[in-house]
Amino acid sequence: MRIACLAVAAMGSNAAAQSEEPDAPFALPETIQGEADQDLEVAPFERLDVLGGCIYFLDGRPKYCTHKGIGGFFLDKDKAPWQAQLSTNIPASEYRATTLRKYPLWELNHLCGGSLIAPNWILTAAHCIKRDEMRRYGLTVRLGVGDLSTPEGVAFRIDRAVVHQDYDPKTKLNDIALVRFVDERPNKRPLRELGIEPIALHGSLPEGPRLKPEEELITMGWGVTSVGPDGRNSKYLLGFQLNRMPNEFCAQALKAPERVNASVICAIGPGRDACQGDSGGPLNTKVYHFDSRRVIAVQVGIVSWGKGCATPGVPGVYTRVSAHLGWIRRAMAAPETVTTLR
Ligand code: 4AZ
Repeated sequence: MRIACLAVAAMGSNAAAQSEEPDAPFALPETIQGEADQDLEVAPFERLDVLGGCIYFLDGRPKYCTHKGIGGFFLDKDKAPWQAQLSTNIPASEYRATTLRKYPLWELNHLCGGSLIAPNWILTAAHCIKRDEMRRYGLTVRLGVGDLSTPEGVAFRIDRAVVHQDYDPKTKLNDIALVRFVDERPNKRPLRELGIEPIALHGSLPEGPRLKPEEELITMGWGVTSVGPDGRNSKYLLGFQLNRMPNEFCAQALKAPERVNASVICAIGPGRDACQGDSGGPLNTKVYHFDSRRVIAVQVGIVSWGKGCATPGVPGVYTRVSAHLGWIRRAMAAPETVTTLR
């Protein structure tokens, strides 16, 4: 979990001028809808062996294979219209010359991923919110960007961050936060016209999707593409095709049952994983046929933690969005002064 940083930039005036966008297409309901969050779990198992990067079951079938490397694929920003980047605004002058020779400023200031879930609201991970940097330099959210080394997309100032009050940095439970951005563009061209759209949250739809034990999922971000001191962020948005791993397997594979409860969801892929810098970004179903008119993606998780990245047999852990729908709704409705919420 690398989070860069240093100091200043007043958060500026609390511009009341918000975007004139229509409401998000999917309002959050009071309760989880239908069977949306009832995952289909597999039968209990007795033993789990990790061999050659694969987890084997008693019947000898290999499942959940991983290999070294963090292989992703280039993801066109048009295929991820909800994808957000969180960064700090530390000026180049605050970094050492040697650091600047090695890393470009966009990479030094990159913090995390996030997702647009409602007008002006970005869902991310609690561990992405660094209050000190926020106070000193301000945080920025960028939408509609594929290549971080270019100025493409639109950048907004973040004026508020609400972090889950029960976020536990040790276990990473309740690793969820919402940030609100201010649209100060002189011409408030609807974000939709710029190819930016919110994503629907799992559990908020009238029905489904009900996640299969090995549901095909996809996560995305600009995180590092290798583990270790030479790991560098990807300038291009990368996608990682994964499969859900039921929580009971996940708890065993991570040897951390106390950290894998019903408020998280796990995913694993052969040689694919989210890594440092992908945190806060979404874990989505591939596509979900909402009705005959729309095929949409549904966000089921938030990139949270792992043991290394793409470590053989080791899944990544994601905050389970459907377990926090009430929190998300309350956070967006909370008074301006609220910075943590239970
Ligand atoms: C991190 O450091 C991190 N393999 C996030 C996700 C994963 C690993 C590390 C998942 O923020």
